[in-house]
Amino acid sequence: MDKILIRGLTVSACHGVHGYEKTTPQKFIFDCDLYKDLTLAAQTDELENTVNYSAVCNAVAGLAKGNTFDLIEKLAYEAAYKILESFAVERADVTVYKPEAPVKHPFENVGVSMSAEWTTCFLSLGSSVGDKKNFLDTAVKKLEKTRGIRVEKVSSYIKTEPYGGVAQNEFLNCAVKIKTFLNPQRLLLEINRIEAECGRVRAVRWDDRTLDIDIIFFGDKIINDENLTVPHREYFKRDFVLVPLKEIAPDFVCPLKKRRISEL
Ligand code: A4P
Ligand code: MG
Repeated sequence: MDKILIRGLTVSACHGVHGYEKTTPQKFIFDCDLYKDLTLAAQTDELENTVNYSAVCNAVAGLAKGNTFDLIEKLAYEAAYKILESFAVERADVTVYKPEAPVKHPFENVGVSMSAEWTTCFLSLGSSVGDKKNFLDTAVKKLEKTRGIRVEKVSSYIKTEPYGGVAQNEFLNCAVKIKTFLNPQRLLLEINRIEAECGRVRAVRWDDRTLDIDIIFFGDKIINDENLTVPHREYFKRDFVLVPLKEIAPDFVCPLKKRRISEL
């Protein structure tokens, strides 16, 4: 993909684990790679079709000067997040150098690189206890308010029969398309937080619940962690997942089945 490059952005700021580093400014140097399709900018020759590198420099310098972090890892990660949040780019790679770091030997430089990128994900939401519509509405609002998540589409809410022989109540289900720059495990943590804030108690698997949020797809990633399986196992056998998903993502290709949602 096309890139906008920033090299050697130099900022005097206070970051480091030592006490004096938090009060005495030293030099931090940033290299940033911003990934974006620049075809339109090249064709139209208009600034509004690209990202203003001067504004990015201001944002990164402002972040570095306005905060005090122990680690340059944190500084690089916050800078990458800031860029993704504030500018229309798909991915940001940020390298931070600390040439005056307290090292007791002659050295040229030390630094770290961090990358963050937007990924399109699909979530399935379900509620079978209490004010079900309100739980789904609240969950969508809480997703929108979560740093690193943007809600792009919400399907209709559909009433479904309980599946699996444990839950007894009728469910209200929907699917949500989000973009996120959180990694899958961080996204799962945020989802678990939102479930808990909506009164979810985990007692019996598949039992009735105020709110359940499952990650159906995380871009084209296939994940088999102990606590996270993506694509969600057996989603394709469940109408309560597929019907709302077909409404908002008929053309999404399942990375496992290699078929479009509309064909499942
Ligand atoms: N986990 C693993 N993979 C994922 C993933 N892709 N997304 C882990 C979210 N969580 C994932 O889930 C159990 C554990 O699965 C979590 O700790 C997480 O680390 P849970 O939400 O605590 O328990 P659960 O929801 O009871 O189990 P499970 O297996 O997620 O069940 P489902 O598939 O969510 O089914 N009938 C209708 N009509 N509508 C429904 O929405 N939902 C269920 C629950 C049953 N019947 C239903 C509906
Ligand atoms: Mg679940």
